[in-house]
Amino acid sequence: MSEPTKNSKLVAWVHETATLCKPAKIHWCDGSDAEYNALCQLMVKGGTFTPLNEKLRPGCFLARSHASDVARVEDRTYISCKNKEDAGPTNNWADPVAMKETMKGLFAGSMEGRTMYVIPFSMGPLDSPIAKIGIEITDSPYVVVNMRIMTRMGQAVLDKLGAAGTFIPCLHSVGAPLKPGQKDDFWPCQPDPAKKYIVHFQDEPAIWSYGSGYGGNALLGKKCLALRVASVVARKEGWMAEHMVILALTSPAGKKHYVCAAFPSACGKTNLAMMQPSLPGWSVRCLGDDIAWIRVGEDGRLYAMNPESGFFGVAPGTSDQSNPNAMKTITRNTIFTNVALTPEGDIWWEDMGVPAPAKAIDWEGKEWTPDCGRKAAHANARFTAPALQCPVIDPEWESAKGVPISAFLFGGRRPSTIPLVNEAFSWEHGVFMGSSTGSETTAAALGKAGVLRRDPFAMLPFCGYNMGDYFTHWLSMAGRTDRSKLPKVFFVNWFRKSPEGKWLWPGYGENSRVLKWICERVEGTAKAVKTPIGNLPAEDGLDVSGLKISKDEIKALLSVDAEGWKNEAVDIAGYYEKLGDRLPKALKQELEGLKSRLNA
Ligand code: SAT
Ligand code: MN
Repeated sequence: MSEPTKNSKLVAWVHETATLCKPAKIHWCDGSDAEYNALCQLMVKGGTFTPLNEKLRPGCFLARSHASDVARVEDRTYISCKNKEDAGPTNNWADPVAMKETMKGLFAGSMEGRTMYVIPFSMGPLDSPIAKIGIEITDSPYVVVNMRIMTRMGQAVLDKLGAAGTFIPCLHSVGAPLKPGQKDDFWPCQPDPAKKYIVHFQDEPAIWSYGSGYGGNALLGKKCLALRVASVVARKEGWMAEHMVILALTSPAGKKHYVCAAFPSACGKTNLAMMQPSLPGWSVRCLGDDIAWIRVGEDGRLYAMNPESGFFGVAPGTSDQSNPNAMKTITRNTIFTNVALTPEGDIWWEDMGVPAPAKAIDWEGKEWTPDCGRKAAHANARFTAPALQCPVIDPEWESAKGVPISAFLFGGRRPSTIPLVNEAFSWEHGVFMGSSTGSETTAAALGKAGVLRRDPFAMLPFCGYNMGDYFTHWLSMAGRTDRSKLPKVFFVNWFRKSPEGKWLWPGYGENSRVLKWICERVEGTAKAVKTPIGNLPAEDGLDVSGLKISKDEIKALLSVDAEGWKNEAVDIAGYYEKLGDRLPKALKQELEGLKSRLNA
């Protein structure tokens, strides 16, 4: 057979993989519309895809996954490198030689009866000098069509790769070979959780994923390549791969600031990235909702680029109130996974802001009524939509060099103690804030919901090496440029509750008030008060014009709860202890500094 590339390494790897996995066919993806449409129709025929009503949701499909395959599987996700210490205490480590043997056993014959797709993809715009090329081999057409939306994919990538270019090999199988005559499942996967493996061979680097067809487990350009592998590459090369949204904020006077923000999964990141500001005259433009690759630019400022080209957003809770721009983004050409299907052939989910249909088919394919006692959509149901469809996409979103960053934001779901917004005193204090990021857990990963989980820089599941070394890498950015050119660092918390359990801050578009203060701090015009934990808005610092909020509530949102913070410091110390001797001294000093300021 003839291959669409002269890259001999790639051709050899594809042949080697075919020999191991024994697919019935090999398909090199060209990334064309025709190919995308044909694969969608193939999945409609096989029952994986349900086409939605062409009038209501043109070009849209619904997929339902297997009930055992609904989210990332962190306990089955491995960092495989020679030295266990290099993976560090926050990752599952596996010996690369032993893991390769185990996985070769699993991949042997795993694609029998299926088509093996070869997906050339670029993380980052094709013309960007900092983009990285990956090749995903998969036996899932669902993965192919999702990768087409989420990455730049197809022949153009092979053309850029050329005969001698290098790529990151990403091997994926759902782990469900088909016997001759066997009827395929609507969502083939390996239902036994103990047989799923998401493995990052960091020394090569290469990614091997077996058994799951869902989200970050299977779309290997996303968390696997653009974060876990890229974080290791970035450290070597002196840049940063971060779990951050990139947005632009423009003031009524026309001043534009780019901001990067890190929040743990399902904390309203996508809502922030495309926010509709409530403050008159202010505008937000979106550049990315999940991942930022950040480098020092020629002028010494930090520049951020979104390596993805689509949104893989959480559906439940997305509404015209929480995210009107996402609602407009997903009106067409969108793949919905694990949401409910209405009798009209449209989609529905909890907190969509429209009344529940009298009846529907739920995410498991069962009849559903509002009073049946079950959720219609899975809590981690997703939409996959092209970024270009976002009505507030920033004109610079595909800039080859990225955009200059004015501020870094960290945040999480913190019902108590943490104020609405807090500015770091210095880069080191900012790194300390990032390192102590924590959130109440949600449904994006399998596990318990509603407990506080420390999630440094929102990178706990995504940092591909030792977390202590990662903190050191963050600190080292101060030595790579002029300190005055570094972004200012802030910690935000939209989720503070009163002792009675009432949300203190309205959130969503009203968060623009906090962003305004942040921009004005960057410009040196907003008023702040110095406190033991950082700089907080002065009493009249935050623009609350037109907002129904009492003085007491503002006070509660912006005061320092000294006792709560003392407990916070103890908790951070406990977390730091787990990181052992690779925890940088500068962060221990920051913690000591916080404690002494609280006791002063
Ligand atoms: O499934 S993904 O990893 O892509 C999304 C998420 O969990 O944040
Ligand atoms: Mn994410």
